[in-house]
Amino acid sequence: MERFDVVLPCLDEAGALPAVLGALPPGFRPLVVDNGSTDGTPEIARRLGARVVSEPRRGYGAAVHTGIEQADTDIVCVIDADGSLDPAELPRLVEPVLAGRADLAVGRRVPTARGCWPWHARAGNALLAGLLRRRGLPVHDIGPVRAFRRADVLALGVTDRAFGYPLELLLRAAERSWRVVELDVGYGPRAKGTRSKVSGSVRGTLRAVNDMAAVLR
Ligand SMILES: Nc1nc2c(ncn2[C@@H]2O[C@H](COP(=O)(O)OP(=O)(O)O)[C@@H](O)[C@H]2O)c(=O)[nH]1
Ligand SMILES: [Mg+2]
Repeated sequence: MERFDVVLPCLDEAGALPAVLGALPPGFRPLVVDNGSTDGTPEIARRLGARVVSEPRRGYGAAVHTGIEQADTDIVCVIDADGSLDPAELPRLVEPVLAGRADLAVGRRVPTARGCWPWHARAGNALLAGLLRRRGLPVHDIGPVRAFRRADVLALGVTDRAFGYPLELLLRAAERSWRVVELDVGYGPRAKGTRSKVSGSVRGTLRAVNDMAAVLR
């Protein structure tokens, strides 16, 4: 069976990891990238059988980039580890890449509950996705779940190491005329007892917007 490493950027996701790791389909191997969690995230991840690497530089992009570098499968997935997305949907994202129909498959979040996607995050996201469509990409979300060939994404040379990473990845994909496929994925509330680092607060959203604006300059 072909295997796929699944990069999980983690900052204090101990409460979410058991369910997230438990939902990975056969053949999808977790690679947890810890960023100085203080809630026991790396220990719990190891106990549940995940490979763990630690990335001392803070930031979503730093964690994701290190995870992709450390992965050792040809096709790699990236997904948030907060319980808001279902790892059972990863095979659907891998499929077009595996079949050679896409260079990058990204999830388009479809809320499954009220209130899990705050208006400020959604508005900023919709605006940026519109910008990407003008550059030729068929996307409606700057999604946090994706599948691609490891070597291809490393060759793209994404430089942002913070929350501009997902946008920069898509911009560079557009520049290279990559075949990007967007697929609906369910998006629910993060796991109970864990805290949002980005879009859960206006402050977090502003930080993400700031990081993304830097990418556009
Ligand atoms: N390694 C690492 N992961 C992060 C960092 N910030 C956020 N994350 C992870 O990135 C994912 C998305 O963050 P999250 O707080 O869910 O953002 P939100 O969905 O916008 O509230 C989660 O899996 C977080 O644990 C960071 O600085 N480093
Ligand atoms: Mg989240």
